[in-house]
Amino acid sequence: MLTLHHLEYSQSYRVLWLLEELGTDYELKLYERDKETRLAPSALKAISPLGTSPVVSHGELNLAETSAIFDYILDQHPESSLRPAPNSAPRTDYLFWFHAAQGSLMPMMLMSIVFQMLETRTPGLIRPLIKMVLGKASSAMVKPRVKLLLDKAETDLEATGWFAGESMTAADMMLSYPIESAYTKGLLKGKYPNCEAWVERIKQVPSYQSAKEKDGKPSAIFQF
Ligand SMILES: N[C@@H](CCC(=O)N[C@@H](CS)C(=O)NCC(=O)O)C(=O)O
Repeated sequence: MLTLHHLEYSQSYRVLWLLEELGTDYELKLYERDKETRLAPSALKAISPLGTSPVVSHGELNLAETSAIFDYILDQHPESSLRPAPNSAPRTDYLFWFHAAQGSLMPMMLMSIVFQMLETRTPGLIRPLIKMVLGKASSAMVKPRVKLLLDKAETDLEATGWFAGESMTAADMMLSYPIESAYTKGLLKGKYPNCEAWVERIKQVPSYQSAKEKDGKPSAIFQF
């Protein structure tokens, strides 16, 4: 049986959601963050090739990276409509959004977090200077890129309310972490009604709700 090693307050809830949606048998192991560093505990780091969560173990295999884990699990469920078939109409939208979530949105989130950490950890005397430099970097790179992605998301959701085709796919699940973070931070309010409605829609999905119940904690919310 597959085991999901899940770190509290983390993006790993997306894999939990996928497993709940597929209705497959799995074991869930919960790990608490180190109270000082907020990093994963050594027990999880010992299992994960990257030292990060999510990681799944299946027999001899320990697999990290959310998108790799999604594809690994979906390979075992070829009947699932969560991954539109090659050459089907929604396939390219699916590929774009599934990969844009991890390849474009998540790195922008990470950069914002690093910028914030640099600012707060800089000694008071030079903090205004660092703040100015990071503000310029954010305005030149992070904010425009996030805006382009959210603008495209807003347009693409217009037709069906989902990112790829007529129903929810793994692309919606993958996007849930960065777009829900933007929603919770109030960044969508009044500007991206389709994205806001989509967040409300995924929150109504029974498997999303059961995953959140098993998670027991809100996932981490990051700033863009
Ligand atoms: N690209 C990786 C990133 C995983 C990642 O950074 N996970 C965070 C949780 S949000 C983590 O494990 N942090 C704890 C640590 O680095 O010790 C993925 O998609 O799985």
